Amino acid sequence: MTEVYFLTSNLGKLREASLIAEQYGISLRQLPAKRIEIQSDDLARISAFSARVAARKHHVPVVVEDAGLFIEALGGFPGPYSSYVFKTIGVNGILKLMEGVRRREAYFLSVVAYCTPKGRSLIFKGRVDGYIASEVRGTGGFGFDPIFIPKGDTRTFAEMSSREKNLYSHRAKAFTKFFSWLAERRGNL
Ligand code: ITT
Repeated sequence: MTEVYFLTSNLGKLREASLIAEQYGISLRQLPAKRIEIQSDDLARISAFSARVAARKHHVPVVVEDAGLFIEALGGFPGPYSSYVFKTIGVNGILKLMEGVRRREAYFLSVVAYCTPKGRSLIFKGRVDGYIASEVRGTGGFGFDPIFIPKGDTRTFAEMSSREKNLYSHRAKAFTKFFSWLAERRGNL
């Protein structure tokens, strides 16, 4: 079985990506290591750097994923700074910034970076368009899920199961591209 190590501290991400890995017969394991992270406006640069450092250090193929929430009315904020914004003002802070704002379009972007110990690296991206809800709804998922409604549904991501979220999500799209690429090259990396 093809094995890939996912360098993440976020168990929600691991759960969602593992559901997709199963469909391709790939074993996705958490790499419980410290992540070296650079600062940049570019999610691809951030994830690729971390994947390269970890693959060299641990001598295994490593995948890293960086995601962000981009709100149109706020000029794309918080985008690459989503993690910091989530930890500081959180979902309620975002709702406050959006008070009285009629244009509520937003999207999540996911960038998956894969790197082998020999230094071969690739990037896969996924995006889901939707809206910022007017209040916090649901208890599932993680992060900004309680305030994000994907286009084509009326529920927030936090009101869905991981499988339902995967039918829409940025992460599911990026990991589906990655796992189908990997499955085609099985044993030939
Ligand atoms: P890593 O260990 O994998 O880096 P992280 O939680 O720091 O985990 P990111 O930097 O990729 O992940 O995420 C940036 C922020 O965006 C963070 O606060 C997440 O909670 C949030 N986020 C990412 N994906 C999300 C999703 O699918 N739904 C809701 N919020 C999400």
